[in-house]
Amino acid sequence: MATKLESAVKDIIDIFKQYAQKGGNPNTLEIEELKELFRREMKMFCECHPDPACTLTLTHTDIFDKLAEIIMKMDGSKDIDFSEYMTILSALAAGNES
Ligand SMILES: [Ca+2]
Repeated sequence: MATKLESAVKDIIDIFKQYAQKGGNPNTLEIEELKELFRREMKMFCECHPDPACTLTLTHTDIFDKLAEIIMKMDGSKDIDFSEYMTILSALAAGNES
């Protein structure tokens, strides 16, 4: 039986794959895939409006947008690989320790 941490790591990987496969390169997240992932899977970090067209205009979105922008400038690509995704998640987690 998997431990709580093993299950959490598996979930992080599975969710990345689920969204990365939606379009473009199936091994990376295009920016729209990343935003959809955050809208649907990171609700706690995204104070969405009741509007279903909710945009990431929120508390942590500024951090998220800046990180995504920095990552894209760093490697010049317009998509985010798994290690870059982990960088964003860890930055968000570090900013929400309590
Ligand atoms: Ca993709």
